[in-house]
Amino acid sequence: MAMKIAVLGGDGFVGWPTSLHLSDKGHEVHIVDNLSRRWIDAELGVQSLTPMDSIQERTRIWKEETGNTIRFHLIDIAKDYEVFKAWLDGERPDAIIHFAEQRAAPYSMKSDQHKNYTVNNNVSATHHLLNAMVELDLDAHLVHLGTMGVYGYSTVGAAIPEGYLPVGIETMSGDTVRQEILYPANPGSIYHMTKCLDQLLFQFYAKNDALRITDLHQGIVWGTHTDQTRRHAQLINRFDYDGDYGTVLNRFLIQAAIDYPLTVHGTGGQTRAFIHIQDSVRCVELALQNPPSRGDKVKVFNQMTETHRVRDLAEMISKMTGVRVAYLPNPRKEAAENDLVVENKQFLELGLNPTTLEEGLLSEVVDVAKKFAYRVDRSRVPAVSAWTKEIAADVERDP
Ligand code: NAD
Ligand code: USQ
Repeated sequence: MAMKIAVLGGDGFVGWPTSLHLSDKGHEVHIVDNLSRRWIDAELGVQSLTPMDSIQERTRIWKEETGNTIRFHLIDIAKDYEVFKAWLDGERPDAIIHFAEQRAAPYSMKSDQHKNYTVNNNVSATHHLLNAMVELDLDAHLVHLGTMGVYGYSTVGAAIPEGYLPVGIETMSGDTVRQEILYPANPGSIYHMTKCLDQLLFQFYAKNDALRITDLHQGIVWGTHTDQTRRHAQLINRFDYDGDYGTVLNRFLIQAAIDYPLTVHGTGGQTRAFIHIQDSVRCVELALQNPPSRGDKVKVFNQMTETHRVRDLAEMISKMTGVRVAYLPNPRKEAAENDLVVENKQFLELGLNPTTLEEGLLSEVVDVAKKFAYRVDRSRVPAVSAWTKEIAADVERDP
């Protein structure tokens, strides 16, 4: 059934292809974005590897290509509560997808100002949305893009479940009471911490006001194209490669394309969860099709398809392209080595057919990277945001 869908943060890396995909499926899509990422690019002196047009131009091309209209609304949902509430009241969407947060861990750790900005922006954005939905009696299905990082990344003998952990609590009389709790939050950066705070906001509003909420705990997204962004050169997706916003696999692919030694942090023993952008978009659609009912607890999906160790990814890309691997001092405070096993059966049962690294898509991304390599500023490749002052001093001593 066609829905009216608000995509908050629809100008971003995951939001844009999601908006195109949903518009392609016949939904009425409204993008709400304050374009803060474009301002942050300017602040950092970086730009997307791929040449991105303005959001107005992108939606114009989409209309030309498909006849479908995607509307754009310039609203800061963290700062302009009344404007956002009035907009929601005017449109009353059936579903709201919430991507509109500052999402880079290194950016969130750059300075005290960046920590403040990330907490204020992310927590206010999420709370304004929930608060306005209650105030307006808006029974839309809210789908939020969360992160695997809310769990931390260590598997303690069992796969990380989808959101909830069954626990047995011993009572004073010696009986064991069984209960399900939110999996203990264990964030590794200020950014990841805001997603843990989001989880509590969701839990409260689902319980108190019976809001229908799905939280997608997503792994690291890689790739750039989806079926819709391929349709026209000007529909191309954002691709971040810089030391703050570039995520590890996409960074390694662009580094290989410009023959820049692959920047492995520490031993590269960190294991992380990954998902291709095409699957990410598909998962959001599956989540939209399977909303919780009013009064249900928050529905949580682990949105990832495979796990990899950082050094294995580097070695694989090194073999594929001939680029050297550089083992660098780690600017982050994180476990040097970890195992990670994650449950993701809900999306598989709903029909997700995962795109894996083995399917040759890596070389496709290298091709994109090679095509636009002339746009890379090599001085923006190193990750210089350190997690503590002590680490910053160490990294400076050993550049
Ligand atoms: P992105 O930075 O490319 O996009 C986020 C968008 O939100 C930007 O267009 C930005 O301008 C907008 N935005 C931020 N604050 C806003 C505000 N206050 N009001 C209105 N708009 C605002 O990020 P992305 O990579 O597309 O990630 C989208 C979501 O998915 C994020 O919430 C992120 O935490 C989550 N996620 C991303 C990844 C990944 O690898 N990229 C992995 C897991 C989860
Ligand atoms: N890493 C390197 N070299 C690099 C960049 C990163 O070794 O050049 C390492 C990091 O130290 C870390 C791992 O790779 O151990 C992942 O780093 P990342 O920047 O790819 O991912 P992360 O900071 O966790 O953040 C990204 C997105 C974030 C999302 C998260 C999902 O930016 O929005 O929430 O992935 S997850 O990692 O599952 O929590």
